[in-house]
Amino acid sequence: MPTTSPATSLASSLSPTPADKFSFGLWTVGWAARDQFGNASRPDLDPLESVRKLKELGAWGFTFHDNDLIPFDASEAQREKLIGQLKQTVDETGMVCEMVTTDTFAEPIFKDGAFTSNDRRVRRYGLRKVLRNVDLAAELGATTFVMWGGREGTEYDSSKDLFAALDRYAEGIDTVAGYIKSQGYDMRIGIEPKPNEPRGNIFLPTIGHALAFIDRLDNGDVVGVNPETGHEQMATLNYTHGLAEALWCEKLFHIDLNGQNGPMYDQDLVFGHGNLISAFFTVDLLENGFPSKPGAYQGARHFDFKPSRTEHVEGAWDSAAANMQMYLLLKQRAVAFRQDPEVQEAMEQSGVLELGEPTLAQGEDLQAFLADRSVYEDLDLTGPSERNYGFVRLHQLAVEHLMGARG
Ligand SMILES: [Mn+2]
Repeated sequence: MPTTSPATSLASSLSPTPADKFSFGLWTVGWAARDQFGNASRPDLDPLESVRKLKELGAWGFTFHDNDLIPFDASEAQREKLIGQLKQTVDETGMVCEMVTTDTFAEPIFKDGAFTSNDRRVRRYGLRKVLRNVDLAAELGATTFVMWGGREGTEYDSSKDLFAALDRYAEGIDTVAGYIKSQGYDMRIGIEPKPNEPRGNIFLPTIGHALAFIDRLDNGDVVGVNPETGHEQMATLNYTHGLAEALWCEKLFHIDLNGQNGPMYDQDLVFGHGNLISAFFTVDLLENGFPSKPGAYQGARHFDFKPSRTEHVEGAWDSAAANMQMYLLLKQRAVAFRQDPEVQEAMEQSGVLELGEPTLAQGEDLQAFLADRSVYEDLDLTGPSERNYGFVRLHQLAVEHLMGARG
């Protein structure tokens, strides 16, 4: 009987370690798969058990919404008890609570938003809920405080004074940022943009909107962004470009990695299970930086995915592991891509490295520039017009590396 040898797996040789700085939201693996159209397809998980299990899988850290741990209607005593238990689990496992975020979207009181609700009582209540959670985040040593305004938005343009909404949004975030500073907490806010879902139109829909908004804040120095792969891709935007601009603005404080197949509902797939080529370039950016500014992104590699509804508990944990596996494989491929001499030569050919050179020469003033006839009047347009950039060849090399077709 012929025997078949098992396929050698590159993936099995890569195991995540705390040095990889992988972290997961407790709401990710803990999602029982209740959706708009169906009941839970998995049991609810004990969040403390999830922290232990994530540790076992090789994760470094975890994150959570207040209500992932503490029920919305918990008594003060219950709350203290749950926080104590979480701290004990952190001590036992060595897992890092790197980010905390607030649920200002699940309860009916937030149906028109928290910071931008038309009802001032809701805005004041929401602000208190967030500030209380900032204290909890500090108590647990989290250095990032994410704010996803999932219900801040509209279905109907008639329903909202959009100018006032932005004023109130800024007031809310500025108040939280000011509080963090006044308490001396080692913590920064990451605003998480999303274009739609659950509202028809969410305020601060993309990374670019959020960056412009942050620039207008009084306490914007401690406010940056927490971009999510799928959220940008839902808006048909390029996630890697968004990360690049946030890095350029020195505002990339945190990331939410996952997978999405273009403009449809928010899929929250495993990282790389959506647009794989985009995921490759995301990891390339996070690990290698830019040719003109090399250096890795230093923050957590945080996954905000949902195990698909078809998976039971075992599949949910397989999905968590798959995120880390995908990242490590892509990292290995991205490093090999950059190190390949043929790639380096193709990049040279393509002018990728030329872009790092300033357009004006050092010390060249505008007068000298305008007087230089070789720039304009005497330039032979044939050369630059007929230049073959070779971007396709370069991209083919990238895809071959991604596919494991090159060392
Ligand atoms: Mn999402």
